[in-house]
Amino acid sequence: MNSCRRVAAIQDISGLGRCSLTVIIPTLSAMGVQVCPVPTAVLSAHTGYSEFVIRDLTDFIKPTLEHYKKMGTEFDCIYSGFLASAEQIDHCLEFFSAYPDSLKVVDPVMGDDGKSYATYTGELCKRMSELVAVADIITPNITEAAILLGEKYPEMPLLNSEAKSWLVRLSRQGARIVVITSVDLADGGMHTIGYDRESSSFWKIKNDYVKGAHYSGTGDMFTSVLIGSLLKGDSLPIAMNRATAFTELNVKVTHSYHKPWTDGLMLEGQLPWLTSYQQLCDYTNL
Ligand code: PXL
Repeated sequence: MNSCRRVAAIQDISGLGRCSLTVIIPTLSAMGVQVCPVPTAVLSAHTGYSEFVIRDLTDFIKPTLEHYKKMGTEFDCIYSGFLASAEQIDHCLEFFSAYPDSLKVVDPVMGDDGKSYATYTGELCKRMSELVAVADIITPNITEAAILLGEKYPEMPLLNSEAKSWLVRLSRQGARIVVITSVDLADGGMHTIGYDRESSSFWKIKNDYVKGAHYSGTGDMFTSVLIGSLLKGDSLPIAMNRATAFTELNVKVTHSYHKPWTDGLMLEGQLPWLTSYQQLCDYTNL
């Protein structure tokens, strides 16, 4: 029996600047989870670089899905992230509906730090709600959560009651589980917050905020560890704890080397932390 869980990751691959597949594959592999990449685009460098060349692979996604259906290939999880065009939303929707029993994870990649990414047109942001509607789990950062809710990016720390309202209102858009990263809580600093509608439970994980330490691929790393952890049987708060702890470790190591944010997180040396799979319990109720 093959006990290795399998994830189809509908994501781009960028040569320079660790993000998307160059983060997702090593991270999930270190956790003992197989990644089947469904590349949406190939880039020489991610879109945060002042220049990059890109080959759009929109027309590659549907034939890939047809092939997998013909082969009877099963996936434990379908995971979508950065998208290169609004049309790719249709193909992600086709993937999700072809695998109704798989865990459907949507990282609604649209922006960070209060700003949208350069390639994220108004149409792409608007259509992201169609993916969010069919997901089981969504993992926006606070910027993306604000875009999805039509809220202003919060300039002040959120009260716990406001944070809960954001989670519940996002969940009403479709996903049973909502996890928001980089949330500054009035209650005491930076947190990852999460909600499971089925059990009506709210969780928070505190993380150190390293001023000025923003790196590409941080969200991709977070969501990958969250998926790996859930697929291996961790509860939601423990999975949030593992994803937050590993991401914080990588941010701090990378910051200590004074690398440009575009390089992404120096994850290569930190992968053994995932392999050792220690038990964690640094969560509290929100
Ligand atoms: O980490 C998100 C991401 C993924 N892929 C590409 C990106 C970005 C963010 O800028 O440019 C190509």
